[in-house]
Amino acid sequence: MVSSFTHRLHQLHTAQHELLHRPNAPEALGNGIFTRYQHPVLTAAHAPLTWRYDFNPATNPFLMERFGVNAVFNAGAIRWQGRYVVVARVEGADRKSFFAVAESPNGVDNFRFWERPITLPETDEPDTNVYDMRLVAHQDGWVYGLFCTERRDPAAPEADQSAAVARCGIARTKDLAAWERLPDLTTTSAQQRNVVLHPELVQGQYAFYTRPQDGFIEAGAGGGIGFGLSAAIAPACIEQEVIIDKKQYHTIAEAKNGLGPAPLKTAQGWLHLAHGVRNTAAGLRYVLYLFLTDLHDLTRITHKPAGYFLAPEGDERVGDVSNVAFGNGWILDPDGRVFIYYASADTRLHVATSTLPQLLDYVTNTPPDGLRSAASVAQINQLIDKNLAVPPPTVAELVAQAAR
Ligand code: M1P
Repeated sequence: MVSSFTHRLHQLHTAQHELLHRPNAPEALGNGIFTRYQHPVLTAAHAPLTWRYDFNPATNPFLMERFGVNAVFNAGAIRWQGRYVVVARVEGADRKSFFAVAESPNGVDNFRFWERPITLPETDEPDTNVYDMRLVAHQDGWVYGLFCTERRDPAAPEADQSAAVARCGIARTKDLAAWERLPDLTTTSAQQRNVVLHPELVQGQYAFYTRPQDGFIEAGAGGGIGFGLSAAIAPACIEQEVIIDKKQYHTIAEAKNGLGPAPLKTAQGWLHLAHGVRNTAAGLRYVLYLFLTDLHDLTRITHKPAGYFLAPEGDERVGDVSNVAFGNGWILDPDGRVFIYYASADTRLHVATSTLPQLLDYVTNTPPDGLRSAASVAQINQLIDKNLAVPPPTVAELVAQAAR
């Protein structure tokens, strides 16, 4: 007779096998800018069973979980030896996040975690929590991972057990398996999150996109996506930051914003993916937006469409931190396809696909934010006038064309 241990073991393996092999179909129609997919690409249930269970019936007779995984989200991404590779933020039931590599043959499904999570070396000041790695294959030959390192605020009174200090941790690798930890970035700001390394040297220096902030949650006076240079990477020190994309009243980035992954170099400029945050009666709402900066002057935004590019939709809206879309990884294929890895509600990781021509068309032809209701109506009227001047083909004409 099959023991309940063996039966449960079989069920666990079968359920995970099905999940890991599940095809992920594109969703129909969409908005023409990108394609969403039916399923998330990574969830807590994708975490290997060997991370969670003790398979020895003598020490775990009930075959119960010994390490709970709460969520898998906010992943950096890179094309690596022909595979689509993400370094995901894995959050345990104990609320600590750590990093783990997962790879897929096609970028949209069949993601598998590597055997072990990343063992990230610590500095002399141990991290309490690390999260949101941005991966960049730098011109200097290293792959860098920049992430948030969080520690309890040493100045906080004993009664306050939530005050924290966020800084930018830096690690580098040649194989994504062994990581060398470098000193944390220093800047003039009290705290930093969402720091991204530019893939090329600028004036012979390392260039960083930053997000200076006064407090752990509030961006405060420093709010906006900043830019600064450091002569060295170890240690990296930015003495002067300029804000290149500030938070702004009654926009999607009214409360704060932050860069996502390292920008993509295109003939028309550097293409950026970022998140914007506004406050609502239901709490903070995080959405993603795109903008383009000048190829040579990285601090000059040349195009920035109004509003969001991607917002949490349907099931994506609900999770540990509801109403959040967050993206810190994307991959540009040589054929121009772009895989955008975004997380929903600080819970799970999704992919949206597009192409560089589509994203550039979107970013250069979508009108900027007029910052007033009347300006939005004027934009719609311009579009209507255009359509009236050259009426679009009727459905019947399109069907006839397609049949030819
Ligand atoms: O909970 C939403 C996001 O909050 C933070 O982002 P930001 O610094 O822009 O507020 C981060 O903790 C991020 O991981 C999280 O997804």
